[in-house]
Amino acid sequence: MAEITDIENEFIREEIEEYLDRPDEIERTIDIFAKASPTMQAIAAALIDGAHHTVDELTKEALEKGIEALEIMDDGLIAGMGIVGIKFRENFIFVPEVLACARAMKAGMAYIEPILSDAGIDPIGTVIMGTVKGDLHDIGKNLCIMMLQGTGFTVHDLGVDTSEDEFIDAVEEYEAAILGMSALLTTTMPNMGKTIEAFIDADLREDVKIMVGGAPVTQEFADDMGADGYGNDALACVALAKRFLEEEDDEDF
Ligand code: B12
Repeated sequence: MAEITDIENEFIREEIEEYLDRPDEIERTIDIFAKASPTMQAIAAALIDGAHHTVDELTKEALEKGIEALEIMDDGLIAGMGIVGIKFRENFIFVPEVLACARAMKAGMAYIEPILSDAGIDPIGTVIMGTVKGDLHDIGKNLCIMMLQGTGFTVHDLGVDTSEDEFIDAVEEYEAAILGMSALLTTTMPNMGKTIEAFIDADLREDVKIMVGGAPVTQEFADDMGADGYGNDALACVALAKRFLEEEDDEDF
């Protein structure tokens, strides 16, 4: 097991000490950063700091030095976003800071995405994501999408105010095995259940795993309306999507 002193970057060490509380998350985060190079740690630190110009420069320089795009994405950008996700979940930072970090992630991903798609790295799965009908909140959904993409999923974003039919059409068109719905209003949460019913009516419910999230949504609500999973943050969203993939593999086997 790695020690916090194995991490060279002082800013990252301080972030872990100051903001992380759960032993499993501390251990996992230390392991991730202890094996990351100083350049990757610097990219992660800049992302956590919301410094998009720095992330832009460091990512470009790292690629010029011949560092692999995947390494930059995993050990720099996603590793940094992991800490951001935890800080946000624990209310150490709020929407404006998360948006700044998201912008920094975007600055780095702007270099990484074309390289990965040119290299023909197969996506690990396809996810349809959208905010339900009547709801215009998309910050959380977009964060989930970014983390899913960073993990290797292809995501088709249906945006906000998405109707049942739009969800169904997208799942069919992209042959997606996973659907994620977001809702931030108590008045629009029931539209998740209506969408699930529409999938049942269209005889497509068995073809797709459905996950739901958004601040007012709970595990109990998700269970009641028949969703396959509920996630309370972007990290949980990625974990759910990965679990669905594994279940799909097991079923195929
Ligand atoms: C920003 C914001 C807005 C912005 C939205 C901008 C945008 N582009 O999204 C604007 C100003 C447009 C807005 C409008 C309104 N808003 Co508003 N808004 C908020 C606010 C402050 C933050 C929401 C947010 O972005 N949170 C940050 C993100 C990152 O968190 P998140 O969305 O929960 O997402 C995380 C998780 O839930 C999870 N997640 C999210 N989706 C998914 C999906 C899946 C599949 C999974 C697994 C996980 C997952 O992962 C995300 C990342 O960690 C909240 C208050 C609050 N603290 O929540 C009110 C809030 C949601 N709004 C509220 C209201 C009332 C409104 C309006 C009706 C106001 C009005 N009178 O016009 C309108 C509604 C417009 C509409 N039809 O949608 C209320 C809702 C109350 C309720 N109980 O229903 C809230 C709670 C404020 C309040 N306390 O009153 N809002």
